[in-house]
Amino acid sequence: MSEELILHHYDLSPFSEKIRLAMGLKKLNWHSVIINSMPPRPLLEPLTGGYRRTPVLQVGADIYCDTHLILRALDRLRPDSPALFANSTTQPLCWWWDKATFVPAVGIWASFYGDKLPDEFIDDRKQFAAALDLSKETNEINMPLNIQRINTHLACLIDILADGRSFIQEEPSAIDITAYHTLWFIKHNCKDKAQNFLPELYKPGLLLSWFERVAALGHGTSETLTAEQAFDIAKQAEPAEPNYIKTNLNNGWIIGEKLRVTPDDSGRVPVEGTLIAVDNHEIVLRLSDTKAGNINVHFPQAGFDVTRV
Ligand SMILES: N[C@@H](CCC(=O)N[C@@H](CS)C(=O)NCC(=O)O)C(=O)O
Repeated sequence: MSEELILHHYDLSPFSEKIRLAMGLKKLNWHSVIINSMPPRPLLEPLTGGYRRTPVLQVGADIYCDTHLILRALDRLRPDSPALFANSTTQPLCWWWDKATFVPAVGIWASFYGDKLPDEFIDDRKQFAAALDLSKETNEINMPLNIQRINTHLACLIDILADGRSFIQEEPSAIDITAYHTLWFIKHNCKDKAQNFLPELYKPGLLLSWFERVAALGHGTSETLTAEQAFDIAKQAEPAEPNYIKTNLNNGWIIGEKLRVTPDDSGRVPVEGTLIAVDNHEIVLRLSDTKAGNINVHFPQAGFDVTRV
């Protein structure tokens, strides 16, 4: 069981949908732990050291944070399945899309449903990110701005697809599921309400055909696991040796020293641990939790601030 892929996620989360689709693209078997849409998550927090964003991937006593790193980890852990990264341009393209479209997509959704959200959820997201004000009134006012923000990037996507290609790169890849997930969030949750604002997403054409092809990748095959079961798996396992990382200490850090890793945009809860391995892409901290035991928490360096404790 310690080799199995365990995804901690919830249905509404677009970043979780990105990883569910990665499981489909790679035709993987995985275990699904449904978590609350906001903290507290008492059985997950000891494993992540406090990192609060969704989703996270667990493999035994190793925790992978942030979808950009989770996708890279899936290619490394399941090398016999179709690759998510077509070439060296795939990852920066994914970064572009997430940065450009997530916040406006959530704003569009909140303009329709902000008044249906519980106050605790709205308050939680205000703390999560200053840009995520989910009130209906604010987002109704911001609708033209959010539509403009999405449309300019959607136009680039439509330009890429204009030559009739099936996927953004040669084969379905991480950039397809990344471009899909924020658009899915709008279409899936706003249904036809967003039709007049983003007609390209609804009317037959190259974009919609691509959207349907990406949806058809599916979610692979999953089995449900409880949070308790996932916690016990972590407790009984020891973290894997991260010997796939050729450590470089260009930043002057020392293996064994205490570092703090904090997302640089949203959900800025710092995680403190002992440096185990680091290269320009990934940093691994060791946590020693009194209940869960030894855990290695993996972060990408892009999008995270790393400082000494
Ligand atoms: N850069 C992160 C962003 C993740 C993110 O913002 N996830 C949202 C859900 S889609 C989140 O964490 N919301 C707050 C929460 O679930 O506690 C990633 O790629 O994983």
